[in-house]
Amino acid sequence: MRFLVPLVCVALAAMAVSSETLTFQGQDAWATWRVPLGLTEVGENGQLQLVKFRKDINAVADAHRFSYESKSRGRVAGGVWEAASNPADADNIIDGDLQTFWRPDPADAVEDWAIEIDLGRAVLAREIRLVFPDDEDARPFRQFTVYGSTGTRISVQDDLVLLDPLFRTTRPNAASEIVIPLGFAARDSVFQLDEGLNIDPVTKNNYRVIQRIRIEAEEKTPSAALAEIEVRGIGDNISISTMQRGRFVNGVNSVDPQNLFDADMNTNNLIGSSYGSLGWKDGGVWFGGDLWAVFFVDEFFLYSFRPDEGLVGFSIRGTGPGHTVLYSDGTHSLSSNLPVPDAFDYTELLTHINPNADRLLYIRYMFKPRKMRYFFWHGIRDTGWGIVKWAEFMLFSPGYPAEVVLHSDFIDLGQTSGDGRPKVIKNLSWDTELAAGTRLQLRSRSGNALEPVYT
Ligand SMILES: [Ca+2]
Ligand SMILES: [Ca+2]
Repeated sequence: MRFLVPLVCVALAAMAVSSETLTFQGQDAWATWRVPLGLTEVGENGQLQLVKFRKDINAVADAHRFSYESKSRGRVAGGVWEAASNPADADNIIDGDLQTFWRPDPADAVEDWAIEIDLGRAVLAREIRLVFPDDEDARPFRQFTVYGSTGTRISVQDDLVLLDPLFRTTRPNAASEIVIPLGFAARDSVFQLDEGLNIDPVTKNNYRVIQRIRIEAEEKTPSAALAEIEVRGIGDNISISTMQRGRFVNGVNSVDPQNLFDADMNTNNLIGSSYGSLGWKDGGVWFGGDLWAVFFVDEFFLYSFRPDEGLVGFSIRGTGPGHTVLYSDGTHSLSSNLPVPDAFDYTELLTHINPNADRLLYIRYMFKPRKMRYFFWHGIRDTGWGIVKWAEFMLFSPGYPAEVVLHSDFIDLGQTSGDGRPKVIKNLSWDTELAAGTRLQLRSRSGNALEPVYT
């Protein structure tokens, strides 16, 4: 799964004049290759390596890597959203250092003893952890409330979000660590699609979508300070960047599926019914997506809006009458029988009949890892949808991508060597570190034509 390519060498013979070597190593050299967005990185020694998708992440630590278009501030990255008091030290609560802290100004009113962070994207999280310093100069907050928001705006014009209370002290706090488990109050369910999954029955229902977290002091106490806030997420969401990396196709009654793959709670898809009983295919209740690389996927999470949530309107119909999800690792077949441009061999992952009957909105499907490049969703029928709006379709993976394909730019060896003359390639070589069971395949195509021809 993991591969490291410190260098790829092309040894050349200039028609017996002199031999030269073209080497790809380092950030600049690899930048000339076409790579799927977000799946590779260049390491300290100039090696190209795959990005690992993690489970159980601290979603605060990498919040600065995610950004979105806000209403009032333009494009913003994750980080501190607001500190009403002592903003100069606010970043100390997200720097990963338990020795640094934010302390509100004692001269400010208690209403200003508040701080709010933004994870930069919607995160499926299982708990929030607050760490307070506890020494002569800095003490834990004594009475406070912690609020959370999915990040769904409730105003067309500005960045107003609904903040739900997640935790409230009932007596003066003296603890230097507070762990707040997260969960939906209702309408959530976990489905295990395979036997033998190693899932903790106690914590499996601890999940909730969160983007903004706000802490407000209820009373001013001497030296009150907060050292760090952590948000433990289920994992890195591989859906993010699919829009930039891959592509989508959809039927006429299931539009904007790409909005399910952006970790943005302010974009949604739209599913409706067709007029007659055409079936899902002719009725257009389907969409497909290409993730642009093969991933090991072992979970997906569906977030369906409830009526009147954010700005989606009142007359929406939850999760719908039921759906089927199929996937493919990209193995070709003669015909997929699916309304997609290329024929691949698809396998059914699940069929969920009538989640609306159980009033489900927040569904976590867990399964043994499947190799997925293409997925395909369709309704079980083309009627009974009303208006369905979903926010997110998050995918999680237990590690490195299963397969990533990179393309070099067109390489003119005559130009590279500076003499403009044709070259004969003696050999290609590479230096890799491969995990057991993985392989690296290098393909080249050469010729003496002047134009690149992609076939
Ligand atoms: Ca800190
Ligand atoms: Ca979205």
